[in-house]
Amino acid sequence: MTRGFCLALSTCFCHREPYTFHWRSACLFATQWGFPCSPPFLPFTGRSAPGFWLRSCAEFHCRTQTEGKTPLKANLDSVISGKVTYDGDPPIPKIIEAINKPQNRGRCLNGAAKRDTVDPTWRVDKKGGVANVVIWLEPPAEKYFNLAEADKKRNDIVILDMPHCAFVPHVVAVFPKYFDGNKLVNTGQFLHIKNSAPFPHNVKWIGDGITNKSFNHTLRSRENRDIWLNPQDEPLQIGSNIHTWMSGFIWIFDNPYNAVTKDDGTFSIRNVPTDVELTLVGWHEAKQKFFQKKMTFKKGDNTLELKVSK
Ligand SMILES: [Cu+2]
Repeated sequence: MTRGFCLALSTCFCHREPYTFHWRSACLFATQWGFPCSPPFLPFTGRSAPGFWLRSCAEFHCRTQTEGKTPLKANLDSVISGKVTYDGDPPIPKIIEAINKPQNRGRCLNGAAKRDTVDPTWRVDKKGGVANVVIWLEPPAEKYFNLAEADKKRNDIVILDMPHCAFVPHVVAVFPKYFDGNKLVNTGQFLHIKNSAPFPHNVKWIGDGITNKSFNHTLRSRENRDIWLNPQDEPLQIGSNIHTWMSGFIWIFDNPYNAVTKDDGTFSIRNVPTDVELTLVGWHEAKQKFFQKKMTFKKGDNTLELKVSK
């Protein structure tokens, strides 16, 4: 029964299908009746709030989803170096009108680069390089990535700053946990949100409440927050109540095989499984997944050119 319920819940939270919302409501309802899913799978803390049960179920479903999966056996000695370029004449980013209003101008234009005062959707450099594209690899079905030891621990934190009136960087990728065949294990990487501006900023996003909680806080000047996230298959979209044009995206992965393109459109991914078929995905906020292809990478350097357009 418990198992059945948790499996039903897996439909709610793992699959982003048309019925997601319907399923989710049903599960929330069922959970309020007190269906327990946790004891065998999580240390039982004695808390019985629905949120706790739900979270336990969510942890469980993530396991059941990967249950039966086997590690991908391969040498990890491929490197992918690539570039994403704009196909055609790139759009000219519009000026953000609100930034120039008297009540915002003094704060928002102070020290801001020009690019942080225009629509950040398409950031294309002079040579056509497209920034803020997210590239990632997916393992074959029924497999999970068997990571190099060095990739299981991360000492680098991901910083999201608000130095004036834009999120910098506009798109971040975090790798907080990996799957060890049995459970998700912390890598040590978290998201550090900081407000380095001399005035307050609001930061908000909507999580599903299970995998990741929603966030809505106003940070004073110099205030910061450390956020531990859980991998999910859609990005969290960042917004702001104070400066309503501020936007950004947080991608959260359970493996290190991902990158956000730099200002010149380049990216690189290391320790990639060699000679096995993987799926390479390219995402841009205006296009969602614009590239999705099964590819095999050889030992050493592999170069890749991707094109994207509006
Ligand atoms: Cu702000």
